[in-house]
Amino acid sequence: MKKVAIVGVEGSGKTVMLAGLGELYARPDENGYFLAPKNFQTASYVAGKIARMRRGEWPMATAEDVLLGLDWTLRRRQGDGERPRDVCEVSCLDFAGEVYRYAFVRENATPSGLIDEVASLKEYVRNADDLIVLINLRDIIVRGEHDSRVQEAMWITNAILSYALDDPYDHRPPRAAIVLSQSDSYADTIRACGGPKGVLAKYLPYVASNYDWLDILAVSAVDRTVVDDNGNMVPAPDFRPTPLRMIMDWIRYGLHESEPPHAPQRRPAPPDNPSRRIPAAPSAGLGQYFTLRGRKNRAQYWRFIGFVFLGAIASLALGNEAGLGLFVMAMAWPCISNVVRRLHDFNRSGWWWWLSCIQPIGWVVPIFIGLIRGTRGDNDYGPEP
Ligand SMILES: Nc1nc2c(ncn2[C@@H]2O[C@H](COP(=O)(O)OP(=O)(O)OP(=O)(O)O)[C@@H](O)[C@H]2O)c(=O)[nH]1
Ligand SMILES: [Mg+2]
Repeated sequence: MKKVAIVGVEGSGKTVMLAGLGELYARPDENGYFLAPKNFQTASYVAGKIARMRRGEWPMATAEDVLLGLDWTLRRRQGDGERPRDVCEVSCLDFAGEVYRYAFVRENATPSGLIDEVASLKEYVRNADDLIVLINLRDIIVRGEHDSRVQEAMWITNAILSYALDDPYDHRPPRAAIVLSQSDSYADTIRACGGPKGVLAKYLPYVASNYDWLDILAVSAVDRTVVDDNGNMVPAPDFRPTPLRMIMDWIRYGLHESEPPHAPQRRPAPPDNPSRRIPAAPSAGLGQYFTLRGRKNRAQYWRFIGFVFLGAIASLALGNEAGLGLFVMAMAWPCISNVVRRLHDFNRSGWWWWLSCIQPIGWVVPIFIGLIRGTRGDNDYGPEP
């Protein structure tokens, strides 16, 4: 199950973003993607927060003892009358920003009532496949880096990234992005700094120095705001969370679905930080029969075996032994590729192929692996074929 973690310090925009994503993807986008809530809690969380925003109020700060699990299945509609395909699971936790303070700055001072929350938060960050770290632009631009609250936010952000990315020995580091929220209010500053990366370099210098090789995005959760009676910028009653498409594009890009139009160019991960990115699927040309990368589902696997079988029969029928010999030699490597890619389809290493060489039982292996169902959605070897 792919886990997308959306994290950030107090007031960084987590609740608004999670509710906005749930609302925006309640219906399929133009590529057919939508988020199906897996439980009532997720559906009612989104509905409640969005109803409040439609009344022109931002959500309340999440209470300290709240640890809300939100679970969706990202699905894609195929065509009329066809069942949607599961793409991955998106599971998020909405934690209060306060819990981050204890987890990453003052762990020794954690109140006994929050010990479980702190442990869950750290596990959540550590186990994420995709990690989105939010930073509220208002905090860093209006208050400035010398403000103590911003100093703390910078420290926590750096600590989260370091915890998730810098110690790859006991876990696989996630794909990660730094997302600057509330970009609607600070579009001019972002432009003046030459883009989100420039903002990070100017306002959070040491986070930028360590982590500006990650994707840095600036997003707003709403497409329209108005100024309320108290002079605060609030969501317009008819707002849509459309700018959050950028976040879904980023998540999808990690699934090797088509490259998103909005995402920045990816930079290669540094060598000491092996990326979780999956090798690209092989091309559709002749090369696909020779490559050992990517996956083959059961139908593709058996189709190829059928083709080899027919080829061998045709060579035999022609009565040309040299022709048959050549055909067998030409097919040896594609047959290995066929088996290796089928193994990949249910997330097993291609090295298991050697089992088929152990006779007298080895001949069962190709039959057996032709029957095993592939992993749903993405796995370590690529997208579902
Ligand atoms: N203008 C604008 N303001 C936003 C946007 N997203 C968040 N905000 C502001 O940021 C505040 C905090 O957002 P939340 O989603 O509650 O932040 P949080 O990370 O859940 O905060 P805690 O629950 O306290 O940890 C909101 O009350 C808004 O004032 C946005 O897209 N545009
Ligand atoms: Mg919150």
